[in-house]
Amino acid sequence: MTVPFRIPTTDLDYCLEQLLEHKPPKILPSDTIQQLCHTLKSQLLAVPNIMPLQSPITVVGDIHGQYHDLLEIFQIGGSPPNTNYLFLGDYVDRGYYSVETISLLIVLKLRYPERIFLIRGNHESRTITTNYGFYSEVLSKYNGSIEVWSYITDLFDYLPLGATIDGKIFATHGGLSPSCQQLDQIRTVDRLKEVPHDGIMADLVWSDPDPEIMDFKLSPRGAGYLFGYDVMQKFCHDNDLVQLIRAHQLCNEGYVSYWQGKCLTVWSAPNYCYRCGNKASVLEILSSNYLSKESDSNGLKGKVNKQGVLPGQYFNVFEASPENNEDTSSGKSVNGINSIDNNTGERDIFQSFFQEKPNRQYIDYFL
Ligand SMILES: [Mn+2]
Repeated sequence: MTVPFRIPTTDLDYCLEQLLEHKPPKILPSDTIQQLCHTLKSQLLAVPNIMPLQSPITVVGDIHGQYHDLLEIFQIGGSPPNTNYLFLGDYVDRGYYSVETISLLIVLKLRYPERIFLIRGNHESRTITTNYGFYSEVLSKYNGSIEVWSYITDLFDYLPLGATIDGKIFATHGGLSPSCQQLDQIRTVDRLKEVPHDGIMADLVWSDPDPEIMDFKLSPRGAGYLFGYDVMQKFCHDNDLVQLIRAHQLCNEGYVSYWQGKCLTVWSAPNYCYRCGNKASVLEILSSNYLSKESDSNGLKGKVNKQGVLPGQYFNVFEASPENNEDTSSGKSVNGINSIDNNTGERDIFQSFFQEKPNRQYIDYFL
């Protein structure tokens, strides 16, 4: 029998100290990152595509390199290992601290493997990170070397695609897929690869719920699908689930509840990209002692509270950290949302989007 290699706890604690006890945080050396990624990959090989998890657990949505807001989450939600955390992906890109954010999550996962769980988002990909910030951040923080980017994006291939909580809740980054009626179909996907453009794996990280439609429709994002209540209802019924919890869409109030709590979006990057002015949240699941058979169609009505969550659940809403505000006023550009396109000199479409839609209703169609 082979014994999986483990990094000594003292070494992991030293990494945590580098990241947590310096301001600004110290980045870890390239060969340390290599060792951390190598070890975590070997451990993730044994982890199924859908992790069976239990409450109590706190679910975290997109972070997008907003390191100081991640620390804020540990302030309001409890710091590891005192609170169990399930992170729903999109750790990198957009914000200025993707390197520190993913480094901290990797070290925490290795230090507290039964307390911290990480799944894959659409940004945990070589293609997306090349275009939306992580790649260039590594280049500038590691003196022109992309080694750290390749160690970490290789690790992304090993991340699981979802989790169940108490067997009754399904959690994934984006949403459902027309190619997948049963959770078992996800369990048999070969996930150890770059996120493909289509198929179950792509749809899980790219799709979004849409209360305006029925069935599935192609997503305006260019990957994944929009799915309606009928799809959600059937998927829950067929898989004996009560709820889908996902991230992937910016929410002004930090969260959105669809369909009497049957689907929740949790968004954990406050003042997204240092300019959206939105709140953020984490979803605390204390228990899930409800029966799925009773919760079909109208069964959940009257059971959801004013946040639109099920009994035993609570959205802990928070605002941007003081450091986020410092970065906001420093006026640096954010990847993909620069005000002037360097190549054409034309105004970036994102910039005009903010001006045309001051209520930010459709911002969620950002990648
Ligand atoms: Mn996403």
